[in-house]
Amino acid sequence: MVWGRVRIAVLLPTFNEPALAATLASIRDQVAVEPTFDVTVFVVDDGSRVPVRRDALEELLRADRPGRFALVLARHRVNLGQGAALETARRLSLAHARPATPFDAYVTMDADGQHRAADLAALVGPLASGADVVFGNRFTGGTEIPRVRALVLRAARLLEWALTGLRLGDAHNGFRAFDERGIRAVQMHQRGMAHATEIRQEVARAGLVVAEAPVRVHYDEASLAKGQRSWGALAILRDILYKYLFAGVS
Ligand SMILES: Nc1nc2c(ncn2[C@@H]2O[C@H](COP(=O)(O)OP(=O)(O)OP(=O)(O)O)[C@@H](O)[C@H]2O)c(=O)[nH]1
Ligand SMILES: [Mg+2]
Repeated sequence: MVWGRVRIAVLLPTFNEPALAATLASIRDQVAVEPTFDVTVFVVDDGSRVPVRRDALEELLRADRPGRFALVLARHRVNLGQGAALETARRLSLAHARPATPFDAYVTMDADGQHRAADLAALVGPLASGADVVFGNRFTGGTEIPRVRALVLRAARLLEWALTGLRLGDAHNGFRAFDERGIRAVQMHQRGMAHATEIRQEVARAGLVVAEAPVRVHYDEASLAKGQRSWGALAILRDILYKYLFAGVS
């Protein structure tokens, strides 16, 4: 980390997301109150019905915009899945990093307003003390988790522990931070939601130094209505087992 400046790449996949502009504005406003932050957001529009328009975003974000906030926008012509969108953002951000100005942190974040920009400092902090990857933990972040969702997440934690040997306090939380070694180790092949388990498998395989940070995930009618159904976990399980059984890699 260059003295006094933390260069952060935020990897933000978006698909038909009404909350995108508000999420970007929340990151901009957080940068305004964090003088050390220098943030570039890599927005990957994953084939949204109405393509995300850069000029519209720039216009929306023009006001109160600190110089330390930049946007890069890419688009998938067709919807490929959150995992594919994150992989595109990962490659884009690595291609953007310059030897002279490397990113100190690569943060994966959802665009639907469920993750708080106010948690960025807590999420990237442990990277400065040697962690390669920091997983957001909604169970220690004061989140009010819907009951059924909490049950599914506890089961997912156990499954991921069995698959990876990593015993962590949350699962499938899209809010994570990586240093350069960490982000280079987590290439995603799973295009759908199973990418979240695949990331943990890659982290375990690479022997990365893992930490967790408390984050508050925001649940409201809109995000629950738009987000994943609890039985969606079965599709994720199918994708993981398929790769495990037929691709011969764990
Ligand atoms: N559902 C979905 N989201 C996508 C896709 N591609 C990108 N995304 C983005 O991925 C992020 C997470 O999607 P969500 O549907 O909220 O998934 P989730 O957060 O795991 O599920 P919930 O906790 O129910 O919200 C959002 O920013 C979406 O806009 C896709 O193909 N499907
Ligand atoms: Mg969501």
